[in-house]
Amino acid sequence: MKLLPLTPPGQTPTRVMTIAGTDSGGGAGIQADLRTFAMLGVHGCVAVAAVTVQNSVGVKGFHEVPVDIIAGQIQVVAEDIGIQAAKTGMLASAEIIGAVAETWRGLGTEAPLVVDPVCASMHGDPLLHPSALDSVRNELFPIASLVTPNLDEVRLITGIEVVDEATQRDAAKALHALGPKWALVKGGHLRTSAQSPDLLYNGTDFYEFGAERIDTGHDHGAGDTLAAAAACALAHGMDMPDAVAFAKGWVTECLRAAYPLGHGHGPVSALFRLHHGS
Ligand code: PXL
Repeated sequence: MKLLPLTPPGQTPTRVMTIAGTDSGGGAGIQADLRTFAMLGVHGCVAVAAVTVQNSVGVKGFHEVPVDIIAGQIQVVAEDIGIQAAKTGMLASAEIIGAVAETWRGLGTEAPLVVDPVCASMHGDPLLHPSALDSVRNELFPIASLVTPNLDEVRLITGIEVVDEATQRDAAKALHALGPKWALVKGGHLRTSAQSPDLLYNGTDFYEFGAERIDTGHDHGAGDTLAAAAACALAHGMDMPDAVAFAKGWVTECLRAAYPLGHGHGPVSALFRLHHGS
């Protein structure tokens, strides 16, 4: 696949921030984001919002970082290092979402923000208090350039059960109506065809993205990786449909390279790039 332009050694690369939760097992969350950032030649900055206690089998618990510390991480990095894009992942609570949204708005930046509205782990362990869904809709979505919910998150956020192409379109419209510039409804869990088409919508036009379906038991961190790659592509100035196409291609290669880890689900692997020599 065609990758992003690399900055020559010794020169400051493009900077992208992840505002999300850590995964002690190293599969998803901030760890997945940083792997993708690094493998795409981007300098990754971090605002840790929550710390999960987790392995390949599940999430045993999490600790929320105090909101002033989360806001502070975003603020000091933005004013000194500068970021060309950011993505959000696990934000855990309404209070944290409120602080992130307020801090982001306060930066007055034009940098694109990719919002992956993480609600639960692949094992169904909650990563967001149910009471925070209103904040996702009313505070986070309006500042997003792109939102990337999976089908469970679509149902929680819009109430729409996506079962076919028509309901996927309805969901894209309902998500877009909440305020993001673009909404992506991932078709990954829609098993109506061999493909897993994702649908992108900007209030006017629909764009469809098919990709080879990779059936692997090891897809921990796939959603995080897609959103992280999209943020990197946007940081490089790609337009949204191209950035989503790029991210989809990237996560497909990461799925192809996914590996077993522990006794549960292994992670998708951005490390495939090390074997490409590109
Ligand atoms: O893949 C979603 C996700 C995001 N962030 C953290 C996670 C998970 C899934 O387990 O643990 C920290």
